[in-house]
Amino acid sequence: MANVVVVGAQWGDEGKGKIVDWLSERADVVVRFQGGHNAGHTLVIGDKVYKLSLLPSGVVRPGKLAIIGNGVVVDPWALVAEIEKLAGQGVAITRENLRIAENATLILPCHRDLDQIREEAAGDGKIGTTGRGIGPAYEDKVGRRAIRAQDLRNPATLGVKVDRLLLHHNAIRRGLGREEVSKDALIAELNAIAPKVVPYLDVTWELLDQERKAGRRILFEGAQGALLDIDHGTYPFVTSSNTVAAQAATGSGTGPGSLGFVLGIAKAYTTRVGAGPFPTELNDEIGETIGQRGHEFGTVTGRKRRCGWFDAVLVRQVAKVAGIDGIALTKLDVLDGFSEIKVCVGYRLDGERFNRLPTGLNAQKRVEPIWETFEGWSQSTAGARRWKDLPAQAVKYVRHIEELIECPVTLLSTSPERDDTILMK
Ligand code: 2SA
Ligand code: MG
Repeated sequence: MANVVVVGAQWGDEGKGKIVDWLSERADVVVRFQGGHNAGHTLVIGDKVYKLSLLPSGVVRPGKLAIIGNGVVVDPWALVAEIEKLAGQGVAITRENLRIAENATLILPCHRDLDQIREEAAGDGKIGTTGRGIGPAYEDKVGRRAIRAQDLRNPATLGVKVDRLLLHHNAIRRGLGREEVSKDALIAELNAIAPKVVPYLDVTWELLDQERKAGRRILFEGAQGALLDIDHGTYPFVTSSNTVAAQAATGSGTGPGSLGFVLGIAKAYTTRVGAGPFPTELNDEIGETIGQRGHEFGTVTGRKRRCGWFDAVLVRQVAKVAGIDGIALTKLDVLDGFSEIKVCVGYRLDGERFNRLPTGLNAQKRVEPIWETFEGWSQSTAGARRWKDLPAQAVKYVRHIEELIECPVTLLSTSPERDDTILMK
């Protein structure tokens, strides 16, 4: 197996965690390259359920090296809490199995404040963020005033950096009539958490280079989905990082040539958590049923996810912009028992047909799906482990999706359980 990049091909929550866990059996290193603890990856292994936010999904497997790359925004307190929670579940995290890029950006309490203040003030314009400070942390990174993981090592230089950061944040806070952040208090907090984070820090680009040269297989684990990409997603209803496969190189410090196969993960239907356009959304009983059967609630925030039919237009577009070589289709079993299943194959807007999502937000909100209707299947596909165990109609559905999205379906996942996965090619 070559190196593999796993990215979400919809709006996140496609089941990346399970697929990454399944693939990590065949990998040596698992790397996260964007996002932060806004991600929520659920792993079901035997009778244990692990909910990961910041840590790469490989950490639950013994003998794998997990890397948090430079493209990730790291909340040190959330990191420590997640490590401690896993320890409570019997998974030991040490420098042996976790390294964090020294040049990763830190999420601080003032980022979370700003994220939440903005969302509260936005009224109907709310993005529906996870409130974890992701956007403001990336803003400070690009604004060249961020505190980085490396800075936790150097209390002596922290003062100057905190000054630069607070010049910006306290100006905003004064403007909003909020209490200013105290420099001394922030430095004290950072110095208190540092000893729990510093042991994991490393020059991860160099480490990756060594691993690559030693012929070890690397799995790049994306978070969120391509439609939440800051450039290619449904802007401004997106997250603040690039979520497409190319970011795996930038966000971990390697070249595009190291990436190998790009596996996009898509659900057999569509969900979205947070606000923004969603052409195939079902605000009816069918949407409710899909949500209940699929347990569609946010892993991190518990928010109810919006549900709709599969949108082949979007996944086809994503396959191209994200550079997807094959799709892992997940949660097919949620569609078991529907007499009819619909798929969106195009959009209509003001009498015109679109085979892609229009770029403007207003047009994205107004497009009407052009449907193709499939006969459903009554047998269960849940837990199927062989292609030939699937009902004929389900096979037909998957094959037709492949054609519509112009991309092969290489894996099929039929339950959250690790082994309920069918390798198609
Ligand atoms: P943010 O917090 O700035 O990244 O939010 C911006 C948008 O990105 C969406 N977003 C997500 N969408 C799906 N899943 C995500 N992770 C968690 C999960 C979410 C949860 O796996 O369930 O628990 O609610 C995720 N993270 C960010 C977000 O909804 C905004 O639309
Ligand atoms: Mg998720």
